[in-house]
Amino acid sequence: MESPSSKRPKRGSIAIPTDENSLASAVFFPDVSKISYKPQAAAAETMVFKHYNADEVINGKTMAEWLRFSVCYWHTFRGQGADPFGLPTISRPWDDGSDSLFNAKRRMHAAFEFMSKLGVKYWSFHDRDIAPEGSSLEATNKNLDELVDLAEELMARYNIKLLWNTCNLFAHPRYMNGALTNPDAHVFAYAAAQVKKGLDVAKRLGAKNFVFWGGREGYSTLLNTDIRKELDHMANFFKMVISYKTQIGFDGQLLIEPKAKEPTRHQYDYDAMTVIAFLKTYNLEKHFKINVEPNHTTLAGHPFEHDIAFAAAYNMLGSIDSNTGSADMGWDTDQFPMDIRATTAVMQTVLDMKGIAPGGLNFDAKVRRESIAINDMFIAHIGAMDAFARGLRNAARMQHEAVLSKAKAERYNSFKSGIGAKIEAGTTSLEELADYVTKTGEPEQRSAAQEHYEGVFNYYI
Ligand code: XUL
Ligand code: CO
Repeated sequence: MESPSSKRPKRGSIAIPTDENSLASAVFFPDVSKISYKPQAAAAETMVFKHYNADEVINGKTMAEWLRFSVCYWHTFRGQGADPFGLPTISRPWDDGSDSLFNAKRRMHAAFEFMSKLGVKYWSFHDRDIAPEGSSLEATNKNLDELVDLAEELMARYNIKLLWNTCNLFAHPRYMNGALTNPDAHVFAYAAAQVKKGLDVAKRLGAKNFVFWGGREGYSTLLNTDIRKELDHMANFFKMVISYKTQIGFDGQLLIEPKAKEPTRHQYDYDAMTVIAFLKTYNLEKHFKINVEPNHTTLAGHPFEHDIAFAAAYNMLGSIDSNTGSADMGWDTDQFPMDIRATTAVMQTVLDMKGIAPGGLNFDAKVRRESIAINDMFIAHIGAMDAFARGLRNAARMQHEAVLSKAKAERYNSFKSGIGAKIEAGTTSLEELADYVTKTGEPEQRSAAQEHYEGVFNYYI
């Protein structure tokens, strides 16, 4: 049987505009119309939504409002399928591979048509994804301004908003020893200047959030690294960010995205709890939330939903880079999240916190390097959006029937009264607890009933 992806237009067969005047009316995906909701679609129809119905109301909000999907520019419009062992495999007809401003603009036109046909209302980007680096910071910023002008125009035309932007402080060789934790103050200053511009762009485009992922903030060897000094510097940088944000009136949410390793051997922002501890140590916790990426969580050696649950438990979950890894691989594979159990677990937390806004579900995910067809870009996003729609429906039923939440709460019943209530209120002491045990003796053993909980969870999938 012919696979749906083999029915796509041939690579290179589209009439691609070569001058600026024809860009506004160019069509980059002529064979794709707006992706529709078709719940009865056959199994092999993967260019339709079978579960994601944007305007359907679930628990008082539309699916679109609960899920706040966002397309990321770096994977979907800059990714070419290269890996440490192989050359790029993916080439797009709208991208001639050059660093010209015209190519950058053409790519952006294609990106907005893609997002609009997919029906996604948010996007995200690094500064260097959308515009090429120039010969000086001024020249680079000038390039960026040209593309930000275009982004502003296209965002208005397609009614697409910016979930977040961020600065690429890791790709350029100047950042090989880190950016805000670099041992050289000049590099620190360069990174700070880049972020100043990034915040200006965020303000101008009305970004809902601004993200810091410390790609090179970490160490390769402790022999040459003063970790306390580097973290003190990073904290001082964040204080400058808060003051500049206030000065320019940028009201988006600031987010830190943890990752345990890769590219550095150890990254300072290891996981959600490490970041929360850092923020509290430097009195920054009121100004930041966490952008959790599950593939980063699993790199830290935790279960998929661990950081989402921990950040949410401390009211620090700001947004999610919804992707997944392969459990059998040790690195960041940035796959589209297709596992209904995982999406259900995420949506349980999002429902419990009554929504993730101003954050969202940003697809920090890339098609496999073997998935070279244009339709694969759509199919990947549609599949993940459907997986989240199912997760949302499952989690809503779970929340409504409250079987799991009641059972979980009952496990802690002993803290409702008597000595338990005193422990919870922090009004008892070691002496009183010792007296209590003298009077009551050995506690009764109770089953944790993990298999029961798993069985109940499976019922809703
Ligand atoms: C890298 C990663 C980044 C951040 C933004 O693993 O997740 O793309 O999301 O810098
Ligand atoms: Co990410």
